Amino acid sequence: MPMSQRDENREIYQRFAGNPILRAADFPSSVNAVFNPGATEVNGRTLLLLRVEHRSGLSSLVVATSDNGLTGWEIDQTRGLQPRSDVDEERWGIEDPRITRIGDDYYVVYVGFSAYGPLVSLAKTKDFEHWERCGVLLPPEDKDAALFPTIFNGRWGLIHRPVPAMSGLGKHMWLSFSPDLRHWGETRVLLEARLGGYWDANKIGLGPPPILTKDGWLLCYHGVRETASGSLYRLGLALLDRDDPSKVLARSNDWVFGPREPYEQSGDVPGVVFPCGWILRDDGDTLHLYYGAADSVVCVAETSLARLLDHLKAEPSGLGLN
Ligand code: M1P
Repeated sequence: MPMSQRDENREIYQRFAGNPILRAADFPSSVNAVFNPGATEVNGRTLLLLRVEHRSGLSSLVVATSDNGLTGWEIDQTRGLQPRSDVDEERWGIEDPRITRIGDDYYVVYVGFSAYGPLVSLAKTKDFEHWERCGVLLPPEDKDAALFPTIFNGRWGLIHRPVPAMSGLGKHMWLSFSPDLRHWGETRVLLEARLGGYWDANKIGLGPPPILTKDGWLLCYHGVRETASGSLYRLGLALLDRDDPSKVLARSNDWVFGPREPYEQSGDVPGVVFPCGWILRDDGDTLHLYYGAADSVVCVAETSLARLLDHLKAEPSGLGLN
C-alpha cells in the first residue's frame, strides 16, 4: 500500500524512488548479493565501495561510480579490494567498508572475516585501484568501525564495536585513540545499547564515519532489537563534542529510519537497513545515505543535515545544544 503524503512528510529520510540503485543482477558475473557500501566522492563523482557477496558466501569490495549519486551506476570490477586468501585475517572474506577521506587519501576501515572471528582492518588508497594495507587494527570480535577525519591532540580516533565474551552484557559502541594507526588505547564505551524494550536494546554499531557539523560530530548508528521473527535493524542519531569526541552531547530516543519497503523487508536477511556511507553534498545540507537493504541490495535515502540536527536538539537528551 502506498504511503500517504502525510506519512512521507513525517519521515526524516526520503527514500529515492529508484531504489534499489544496485543489485546482484547488475553484475556481469553471477553474485549472490550487493549491499552495505562505503561512500565518498572522487573527482566530482560519487563512488560506492560495494560489499559483494559471491555465491561462495565470501565477500569482496568492488567499486561503482555515478555522476549524480542516484542513477547511471558503472560497476568497475577492476577497482576495489579482494580478500587475501593467504592470511588468516581475511580467510572468509572482507565486509562493510567505511571510507574516511583525508586530503587525497582514502582510509578504508573494513571487517575482515578472520579464522578467529570478525576483526577490524585498515587499507589506504588514492584511486581505489592501488592499495596500501595497514593490517589489523583490533582483534576479534570487533566490527562497525570508522576513523574520524581529524586528529585529536596528535591522536587518531576510531569508533568500533567489540563484543564482550560474556553474553547478556550488551554490545556497545566504543571509542579508541592511536598516535600512529597501529597502537590503540584510551579505550572506553561511547554509546551503550539501551537494553530492555528499546529499539536499540540488543546491540548497536556505527553506520557511516562521523561528520563534523557546527554542533559537533554527527553519528548515525544502527540499533538492533531481537523479535520473535528475527533481528530488526533500525537507525538512530547521536552528537559528540567537536574537540573531545568521548563526550556525548545528544542521542535520539526514537529510531529515525527503519525497514519499511518491500526491498527492506524481503531478502537474505529481512528487516535490515544498514548504512556504511553518507555524502554531504556541495550545498552543505543535502545528505545522501547509502545503505544495504535486507543484506541483498543497495539503496539511497536523502535528508537535510539541518533537519537531523534540529531533530537531535528537540530530543529530551539533546543537552548542551543551543
Ligand atoms: O545482517 C545484518 C548485519 O549483521 C551484521 O552487523 P552487526 O554485527 O553490526 O549486527 C553484519 O554482518 C552486517 O554485514 C549485516 O548487514
